[in-house]
Amino acid sequence: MGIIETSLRNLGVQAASQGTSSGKNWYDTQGEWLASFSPVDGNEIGKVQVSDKHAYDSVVKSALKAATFWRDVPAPKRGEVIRQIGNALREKKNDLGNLVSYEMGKSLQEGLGEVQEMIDICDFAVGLSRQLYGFTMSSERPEHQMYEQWHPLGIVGILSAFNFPVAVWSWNAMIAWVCGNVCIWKPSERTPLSALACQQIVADVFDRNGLPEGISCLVTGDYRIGEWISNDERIPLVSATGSTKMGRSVGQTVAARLGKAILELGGNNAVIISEKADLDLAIRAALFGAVGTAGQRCTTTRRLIVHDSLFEEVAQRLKNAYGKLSIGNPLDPHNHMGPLIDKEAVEKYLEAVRKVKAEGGRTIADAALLEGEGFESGCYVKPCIFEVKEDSKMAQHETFAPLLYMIRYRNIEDAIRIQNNVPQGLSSAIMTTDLREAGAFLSAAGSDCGIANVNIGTSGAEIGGAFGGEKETGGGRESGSDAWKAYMRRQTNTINYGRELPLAQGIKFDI
Ligand code: UN1
Repeated sequence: MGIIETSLRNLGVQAASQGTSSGKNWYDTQGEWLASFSPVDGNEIGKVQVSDKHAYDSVVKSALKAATFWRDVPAPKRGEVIRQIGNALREKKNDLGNLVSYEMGKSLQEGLGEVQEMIDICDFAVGLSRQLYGFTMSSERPEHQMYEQWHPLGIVGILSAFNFPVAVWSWNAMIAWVCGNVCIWKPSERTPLSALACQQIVADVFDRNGLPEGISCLVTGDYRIGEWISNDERIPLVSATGSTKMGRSVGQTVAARLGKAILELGGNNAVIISEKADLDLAIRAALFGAVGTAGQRCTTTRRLIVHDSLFEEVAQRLKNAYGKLSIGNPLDPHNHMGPLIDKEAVEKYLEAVRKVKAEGGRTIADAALLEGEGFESGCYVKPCIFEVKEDSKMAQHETFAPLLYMIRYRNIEDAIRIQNNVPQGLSSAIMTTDLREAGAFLSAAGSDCGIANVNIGTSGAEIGGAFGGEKETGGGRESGSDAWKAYMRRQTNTINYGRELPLAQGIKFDI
């Protein structure tokens, strides 16, 4: 039995994807079948059933029922359940890492890293479950107390993307759960089996703790399910990760019903390489940032803004490094880069390359679709680099592929201006050993992104910080810091323990 079959069996996905263990209403199997194909070899891994409207409604009903139960469970007790989920993920780390790598195409190292990110957010959520702090404030009135409490919202809808098929869901779900919410997850239709595996893992833990179904719900299918969730007034918060186009539609739909949305959308992340950079560090950061996950992270480095004096040296060193990359089956630990998610993604990559060349881009490392043995799925491409002018139209767009633009600059103010001069605002970095340059980059007049790093790349954020970005990236924050507040409602409480009724602002209203 192959490594993937073993992992699928250990994760209980095979049986579930054949519809034999899915009688629970967290996963209602009424609709058509959706097949998942691996970009690694083009093979069908399994099928899941799409949730139709009837199934969706029964899932929402079970979530609503579970929400009234779960919100009354003390937060530290909710945290205890999340602690067990973290342990279950530790046990299943290899199997889930394998499946993520095979279904999505990222290297096994990165598949395992993604599961580690889930374990980390569980640990964070457990600690958070004993915090969820509100402020107390002094009342202006005598014998009055004022403070605030944070209460759960109810159902949190989670729309996740193919590129982090499990970790981004877990950032949302683990935090939402310790906050006392229940979750309905619509994963990407391109990675449904990884989602099914996660659902099995958490459903087992909820079950072992005697908790009702509906705390964790999974609905599979395409964008139509995302529309049902966005339009559904029973779902006060929708957290969506994906393209700016998708996020704009979800954001507008949710806003029209005055619901809340957390949007984590496209990035166009740049690394500035200053003439005062530690160049070895800069090359390594740029390489992983541009090529890791085959350029399919929202934090992928898409632009390198390089000081004129170093430009040719950086270009040459990166070209050499690109020549040494091994591309192929991501489950083979010797390979640095696997395939793109599907042939449509390959088409978009090829089209972007055609356009950048037509625009006058200078080739530093050329693009190619890889063919022959091991590349039969048609999804393997070469990572590529083009030098473009700072006003390049192509460099304004996020192409979800390993396509890196290099742009020259002469002074640091220009570098920061070029870095900010795109519609997206997720992640950014400067490579410099100069304190003044680093300070300027991090100042209010510096990077306009949600993430700004010094001497590390744009991708690979830790879960402890708030994750998200500005402008077309959508403004949402997920994961660490106080991102949990978006998953709760704040209530200000004023208690009068005296025998008088003084009015605020000194207003007199006596009769
Ligand atoms: C994403 O690509 O949607 O910072 C998330 C990173 C990862 C998460 C990326 N921790 O690159």
